[in-house]
Amino acid sequence: HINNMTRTHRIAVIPGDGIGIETVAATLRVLEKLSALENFSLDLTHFDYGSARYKSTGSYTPETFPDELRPYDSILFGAVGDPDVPDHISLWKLLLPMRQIFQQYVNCRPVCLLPGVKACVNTAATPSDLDWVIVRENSEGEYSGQGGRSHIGTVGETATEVGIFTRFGCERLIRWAFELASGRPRKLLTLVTKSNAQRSGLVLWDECANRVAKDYPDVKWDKMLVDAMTVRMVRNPASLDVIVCTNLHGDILSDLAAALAGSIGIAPSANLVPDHSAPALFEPVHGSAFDIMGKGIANPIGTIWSAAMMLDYLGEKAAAARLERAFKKALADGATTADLGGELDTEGAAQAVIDRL
Ligand code: GGG
Repeated sequence: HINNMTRTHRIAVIPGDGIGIETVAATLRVLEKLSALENFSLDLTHFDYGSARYKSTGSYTPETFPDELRPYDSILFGAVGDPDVPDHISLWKLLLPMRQIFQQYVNCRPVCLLPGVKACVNTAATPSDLDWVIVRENSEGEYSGQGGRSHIGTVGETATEVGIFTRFGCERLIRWAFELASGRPRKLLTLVTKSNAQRSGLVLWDECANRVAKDYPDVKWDKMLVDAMTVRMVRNPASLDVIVCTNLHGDILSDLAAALAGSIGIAPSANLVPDHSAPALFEPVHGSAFDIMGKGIANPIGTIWSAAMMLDYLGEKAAAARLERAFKKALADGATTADLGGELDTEGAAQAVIDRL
C-alpha cells in the first residue's frame, strides 16, 4: 500500500515473467516516491499470475481471475513468455484473455524521438520527424483465437487461423483514433490495411474507416497497405501522426516503431477501456527477454512510461506529467541502461528517474 493520502487508486500488479518482474519492481519504487510528492495513494495487490505459477500448478491464473481483477482501477503488467512454455500457450493463458474479457479494445502505443536517445531513422532526425501514436485494435481481428487443427500427423495436416472483424469492433477503435487525431496539432491519421489481399475482414475495416471519417472533417487521413507502410515509417516518418492498425499489424509495426525511435526498452503501451467499465492494463511493449533475465540490466523506462500513462488514465494528470518530465530528463542526461549506451543497471536507471521527480 503506497501512501495513505486522499485519492486512492486500486492497482493489480502482475509482474509476470522474465524482466517484467525486474522492471515492475523498479517502477513501483518510482511510483512510491511520486505518490508522496503528488498526494495520491496507490492500493497495490500483487498477483503471481505467470509462467512460474503454470509450471508449478498447471495454470497461469485461477479460473476466477476475471472476478479477482475486475474491482481494480487498472492493472500494471510486466511481461509474459518463458523458454519452457510454448509462446502460444503463455500468451493465450494470460495476456490475451485479459485484453478480451475486459474489452481493452484500444492498444495505444506512443512513439517519439527523445533527447539523449539515438534514433535509428536517420542521423538528421529531429523530434518533430517522429511523433506518432500507434492505435492497435486489441480485442478481435487476427488474434481472435478462432481456428483449429485437423488430420494431425498426416500429410493432409491442416490448420486454420480465422480473423474476426466486426463492424462494431472496427468502428469503435477507428473512432477512438479519429478522436485522438482530431485533438492533436497536425490532425493526421493513417489507416493501415491489407484489403487488396484480405478481401473480407480488411475490406470491412476500410469501409468502417470511410464511414467514421465523415464525422471528422478536420482530420486529414489516408490508407496504406501494411507492406508499403513499413517503408514509409523508415523513409518518411514526418508524414505520419496517428496510425491505426489491426491487432496483428499493430503488434508488428509497434516493434518496428520502437526500434526506429531508439530501443524497444523504452516503448510503453496502454490497453485502454475507454468507458472505464473494467480495468485497463498498462505494460511495456517489450516481452520477458529471458536472455537478460536476472542480470538486473533491463531498461525500466518502458514500464515507467506505461505507469505514467496509467496515472493519466486514472486522472492523476499532474503526476503523469511530472513522471514523464523526470524520465525524459534522465534519458537526456544519459542516465540510462546499456541498450541506450548507458552504464546504469535497472535499479540505477529507476533511481535516476526518482532523483529527477
Ligand atoms: N509486455 C508485453 C509482453 O509480454 N508481450 C509479449 C507478447 O508476445 N505480446 C504480444 C502482444 O502484445 O500481442
